Amino acid sequence: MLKSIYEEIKKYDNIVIARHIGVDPDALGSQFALKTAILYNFPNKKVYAVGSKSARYNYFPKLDKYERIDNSDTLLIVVDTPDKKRVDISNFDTFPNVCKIDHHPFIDKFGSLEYIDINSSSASELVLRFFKENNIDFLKDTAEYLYYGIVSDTNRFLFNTTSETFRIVSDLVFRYHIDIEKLYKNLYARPFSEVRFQGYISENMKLTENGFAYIIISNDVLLKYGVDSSSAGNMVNNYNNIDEVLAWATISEDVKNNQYKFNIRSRGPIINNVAERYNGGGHAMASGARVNTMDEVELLINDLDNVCRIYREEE
Ligand SMILES: [Mn+2]
Repeated sequence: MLKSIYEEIKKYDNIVIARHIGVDPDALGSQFALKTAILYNFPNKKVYAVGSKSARYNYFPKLDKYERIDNSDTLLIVVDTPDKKRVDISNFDTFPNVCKIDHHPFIDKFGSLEYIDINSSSASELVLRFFKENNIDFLKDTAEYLYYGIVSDTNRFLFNTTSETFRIVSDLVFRYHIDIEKLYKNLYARPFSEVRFQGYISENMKLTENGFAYIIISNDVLLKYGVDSSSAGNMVNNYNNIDEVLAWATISEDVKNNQYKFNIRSRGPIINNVAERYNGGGHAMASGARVNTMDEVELLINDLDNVCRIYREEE
């Protein structure tokens, strides 16, 4: 499959690379690694990395604008995204030729060629596998994008990390003399407002008797601490390995889209099938969802609490 995807890339002069909404370093890392490596090997191709930007990740290059309507001669490659509705591109249906490279559990088939490995740490790891399988050469910038993606999606090798992950990362760092500390500064530097905000979350998180912890963060609180709803979402990763907590969520109000955004994590109960019922999805232990009303917020909290209760009873 990875060979066939490479054959497709060779065929097209115009290539658009997209990924999921709610961008993160693995989405950007796999996207820009592909873009830079394709351009390095095929300097005459036009390659666009598209999607909405986030100031938080300004250590990645700028995203491209792409507004053509006739895309019959264009290849669209979607990375790090299992479902069509979460692809961050406005004119998806104008692309007749689509490939997918992803590590999420399968949701939709939207490409003629789809390479999916749910045991892989990250989409970036799969893009690296794609390069290796096809003997595609690349430079240090590409290697750094891959490193950002793998490190970030594994939360510094806490999750989905196998000896294979260490092996390929070790190889990348060795071959390209990657300055790990420089990259970590980009990935993990944060303003003090976020630290104070984390204090607020720790102090105010609710915990049910079934081991579900959650916090609803209103727009007023976001404004008070000077953080946006996506940094609120990222905070969810700080609450793993707490004795009393089996699954947990940050629920932040997104006034711009008139929604509540759930970032959900688990260290036991499977949560993605719950998230899928609420306009979301993701991995078994790390998912997201979006709902429109406070009633739905409460329903989803209830469902997640229930999953924790059942898990505990079966244990
Ligand atoms: Mn990913």
